[in-house]
Amino acid sequence: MTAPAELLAVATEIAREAGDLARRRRSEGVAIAATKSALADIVTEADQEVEHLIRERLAAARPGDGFFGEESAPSASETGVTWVIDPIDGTVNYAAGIGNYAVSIAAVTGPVDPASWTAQAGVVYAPALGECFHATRGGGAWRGETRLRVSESSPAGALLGTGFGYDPATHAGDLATVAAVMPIARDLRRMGAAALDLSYVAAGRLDGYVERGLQPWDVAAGALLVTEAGGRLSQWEREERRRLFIAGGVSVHDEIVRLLAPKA
Ligand code: LIP
Repeated sequence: MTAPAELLAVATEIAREAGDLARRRRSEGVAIAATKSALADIVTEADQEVEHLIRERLAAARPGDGFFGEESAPSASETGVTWVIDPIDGTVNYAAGIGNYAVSIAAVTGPVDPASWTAQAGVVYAPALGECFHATRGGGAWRGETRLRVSESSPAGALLGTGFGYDPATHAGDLATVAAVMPIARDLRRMGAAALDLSYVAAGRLDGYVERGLQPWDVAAGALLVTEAGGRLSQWEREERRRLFIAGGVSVHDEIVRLLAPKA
């Protein structure tokens, strides 16, 4: 088994190149979209181009590893390591010109399912914010050279984060989840990129986070950041394709779990 630090070195170099490409494409795209009103296509193209770059670089650096990304077909692993990729997490922000978007790259072992894989290394790079969050299994969570620690705040007065699915049919359920946790919240943030929300929990910026319906590539790197920063993470598959994720410092996480647990 390759050491997590080695996987992290590969992931970090590729995430930086990919993030810088995404940022460049965004600024070029704005000019084109102004004349063609085709921002959605430009965003989709950028998403696919960035994933393609990541896939090519990984295949060259780590032949035989598996691949599981948002924008292209998966490939099985021959080495035990699978790369789980979101080329641009926070695509609505990216399209809207809001800088809260990130490239998320994680190396996992075991089944390709967030409930049962073991994340070995993960990077969340936000090029427009100039922030790079990274973690290795057993090696802690970091923002650049700074070691991260989740907040130790008590549940009362917690600053919580959440997100909503893009399909309006899912909004009522998402709002019900938020309503159930709001009694402990000082305030709520919906910043639009789950990989960054989880990074912010790891950094102690958010005390807790809850969202339904996230995809494996949204959480692969961010979940490792949370646990390596001393936090807790739970996931429940109560509704098909609306898996619920809860993350936070220990006491905030546990209180959210209590609030959302099915009532007997
Ligand atoms: C998105 C997230 C966002 C979440 C959406 C979606 P995408 O990922 O990170 O915060 O609320 O449900 O999954 O589609 O931008 O990679």
